[in-house]
Amino acid sequence: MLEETGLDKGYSLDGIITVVERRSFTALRHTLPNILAQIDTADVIVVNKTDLSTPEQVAVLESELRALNPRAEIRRAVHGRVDLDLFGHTGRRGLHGVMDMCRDPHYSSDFIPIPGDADLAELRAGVLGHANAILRAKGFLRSAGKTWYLDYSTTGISLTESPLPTTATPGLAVILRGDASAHARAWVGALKRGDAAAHKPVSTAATSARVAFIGGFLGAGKTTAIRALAALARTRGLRPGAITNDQAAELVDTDVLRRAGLPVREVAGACFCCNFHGFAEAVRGLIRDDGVNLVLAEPVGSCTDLIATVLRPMGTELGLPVEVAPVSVLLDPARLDDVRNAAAGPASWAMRFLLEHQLREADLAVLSKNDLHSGQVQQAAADELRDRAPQAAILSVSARTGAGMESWFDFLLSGRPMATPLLELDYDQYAQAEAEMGWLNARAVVRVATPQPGAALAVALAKALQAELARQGAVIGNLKLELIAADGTVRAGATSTTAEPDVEGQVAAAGRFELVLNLRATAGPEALSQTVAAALDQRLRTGGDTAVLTFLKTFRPAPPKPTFRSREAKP
Ligand SMILES: Nc1nc2c(ncn2[C@@H]2O[C@H](COP(=O)(O)OP(=O)(O)O)[C@@H](O)[C@H]2O)c(=O)[nH]1
Ligand SMILES: [Mg+2]
Repeated sequence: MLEETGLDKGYSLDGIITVVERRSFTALRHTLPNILAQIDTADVIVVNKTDLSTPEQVAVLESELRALNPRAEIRRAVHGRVDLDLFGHTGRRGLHGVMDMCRDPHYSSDFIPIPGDADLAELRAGVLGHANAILRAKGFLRSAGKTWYLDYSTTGISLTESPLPTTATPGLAVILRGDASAHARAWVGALKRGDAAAHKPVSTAATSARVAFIGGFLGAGKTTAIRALAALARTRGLRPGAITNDQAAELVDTDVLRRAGLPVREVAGACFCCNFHGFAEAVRGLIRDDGVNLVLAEPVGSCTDLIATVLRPMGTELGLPVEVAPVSVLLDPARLDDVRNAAAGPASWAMRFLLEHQLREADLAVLSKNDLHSGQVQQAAADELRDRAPQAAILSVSARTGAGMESWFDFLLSGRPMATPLLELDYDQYAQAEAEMGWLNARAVVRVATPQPGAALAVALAKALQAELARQGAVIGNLKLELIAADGTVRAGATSTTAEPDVEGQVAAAGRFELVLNLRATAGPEALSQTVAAALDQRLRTGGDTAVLTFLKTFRPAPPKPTFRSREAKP
């Protein structure tokens, strides 16, 4: 650049300082090669905003940076404050082969001059309403005789009173993502034309939304993660909503998310791909009626081929401006042996087939429940993922403790890598694999003669079901039940016959409960019904205790017949 502009006649390049911020680095490193090039060419790397991260997070980031560029000196800073000796640095390095990356097609930038009085509240709402499309917005603005500095990034939005620097023009500099919707681009265009309507907030009805698929096998932790991701979304000024999906109605998941205060739509009766129109209507409803601008969609745990059957058709069939976030696929490290196929038999074959294909579609492979697994197990699982999902970024998280969740969330706000290929999938085998598990959804009213604490009863019922399934030699995909009493709800779940059931929530001792049960296991529909009857009977046979079924549906999933299936090589 110095040579191109002739500046090399009067100046020489002494050293390159790269400033890094943890959140955007984590979010963008896999999609924006520039970032890695910036690290690679640096003589000094300043890790800024360290006050927003824990010391452990900063240390992890530093070790990553060190691995990318072992030669650079790394400094920590808050608000960009660094010692001036930084600028006395000599140790010039070359700039070979990286400058052409500076023009990145995944992003575009624009400056919107706003010379007159800006309506700050509406401008702020406008930026947040398009938060999905905007990577960064900043600028000085005039309002009511004062000047303000607006700053929006992945860390959030701030508006502070600030003097106008003599060199600054009032207005907003905006970096848009390459996948920004036409609506977001039109908003920028209207602002540039000084169109007052463009300042109007989009707070009641969202006009553009980001759709994030949180996939993975039965019981991997998708619903729990969606709840945690939604909580993070709210702290960042987004309005999250969820779509649950199942082959039958009466879902514990829908209830769990509604109780967390999320707008939820349920696509029941078929997976997203086989009921694409139901899925599309759920997305439209969340955006139109609930003002949602981040849709967290949970596909059925035995589902795969999402890119061809759901993501691609969304681009043409939805009729709404949406941006698709990187696809997340969760893997519980407890299923590591299933991926590796340590065991034989049709159930293991089916599980491995589905797990393998799901992972091949991941932009981000997420190892879940890291609070339950040793570092060694997590490492082994990460190694396995590198083989099974070489295209994916890998992250280890716990929705329960919050570990890794912010990095995941940041990743969801970044652009989708274009590299993930369409899945090669034999639909006959796929149908066979899905049908290996039977499904049972039930609802019952449980009455106990002596009032019992909800948690104890939930665990006892879960254990009775586990024992009954173990006796039949069945493998559990996911077992979850909910006991709803007058003063609250408890849930118990298990993803194998041997694990101690996981319990959540509390209710005081009660004599009447509503039971909602979702069970997926390698047994036929008839056997599953009998299992439930036997478990309830065994648990409740003492005098006066009863369970009356009010809803029961059991079946094996029918062969998948997607509404659409794109086979085009291009997105
Ligand atoms: N210890 C722990 N348990 C989790 C975590 N995430 C989910 N679970 C439990 O794993 C089971 C399955 O989780 P769920 O979110 O329903 O999985 P899904 O079927 O993939 O939606 C439930 O019993 C959850 O409470 C986690 O981060 N840590
Ligand atoms: Mg779920």
